[in-house]
Amino acid sequence: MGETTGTRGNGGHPGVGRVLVVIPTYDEADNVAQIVARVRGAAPSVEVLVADDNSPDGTGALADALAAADARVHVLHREGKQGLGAAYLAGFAWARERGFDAVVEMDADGSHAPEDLPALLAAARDADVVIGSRWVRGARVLNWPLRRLLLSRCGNLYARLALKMPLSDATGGYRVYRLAALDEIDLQSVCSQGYSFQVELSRLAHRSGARIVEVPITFAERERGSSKMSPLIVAEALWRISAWGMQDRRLAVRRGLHGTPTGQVRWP
Ligand SMILES: Nc1nc2c(ncn2[C@@H]2O[C@H](COP(=O)(O)OP(=O)(O)OP(=O)(O)O)[C@@H](O)[C@H]2O)c(=O)[nH]1
Ligand SMILES: [Mg+2]
Repeated sequence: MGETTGTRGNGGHPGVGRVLVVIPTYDEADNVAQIVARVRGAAPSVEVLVADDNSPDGTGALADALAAADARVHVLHREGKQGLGAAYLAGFAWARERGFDAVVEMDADGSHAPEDLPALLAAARDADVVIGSRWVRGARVLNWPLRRLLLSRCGNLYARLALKMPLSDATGGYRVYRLAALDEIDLQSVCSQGYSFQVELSRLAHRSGARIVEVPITFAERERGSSKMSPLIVAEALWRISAWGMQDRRLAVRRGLHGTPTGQVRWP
């Protein structure tokens, strides 16, 4: 873990407390300033942590300039590209060390609209985990090519069936977690590197009995910068979901149960 800038106290978000929006970045120089400004504009009570993996395009230095100009913006410089999951775990630890009450996961590329954040935070008043969902009534997905739509729908269907989780968007990466709910999860056991991180955390939160709520979001295809999505990342998600599903079934058989879900999920 690298250097960080300091944090200053604030009153927090009503009903939720001090909220840190963690934005992982790798080569997001074209996006970082805009996303931070949009978050600060949409939800002035939150603080922002850019978790940069030493992006070759200078995203980290740009984030430093944003932090220098705004006391509620911080930067976590990490040594090199270690995947989305590792960046988030480092961001969660950063938040815990500084007494935040909740963390938000948000992509840097504008796919997750900061303007939806007040709705996610409102839902977090009565929930441990809020998932900004692309696949509940009222959600919109803009400009996504058919292959990405299919990948997301099929991936979610597979995760839902394999892991018996009543979630419409277990792969989505726009979320609020209360730190107290993350304390109930063994984050040391998290092994995903890429986007299966989202499914893994959904599964662990669900198994821990967390109150998970899904709220509709407007998701848009990135307009600038390059995607870090790769066949390897899709393959990792596939085999991990399959392995977790088989593990759950073996356990259920051993216990003579039928995979009774422990979590509570409500839709708005
Ligand atoms: N710190 C860090 N951030 C990463 C890493 N990989 C991806 N990210 C960030 O994670 C977020 C999601 O990555 P994207 O490339 O947008 O992935 P995606 O949304 O599946 O792909 P697109 O739809 O093509 O945008 C972005 O903010 C990336 O910069 C990584 O290894 N380290
Ligand atoms: Mg993206």
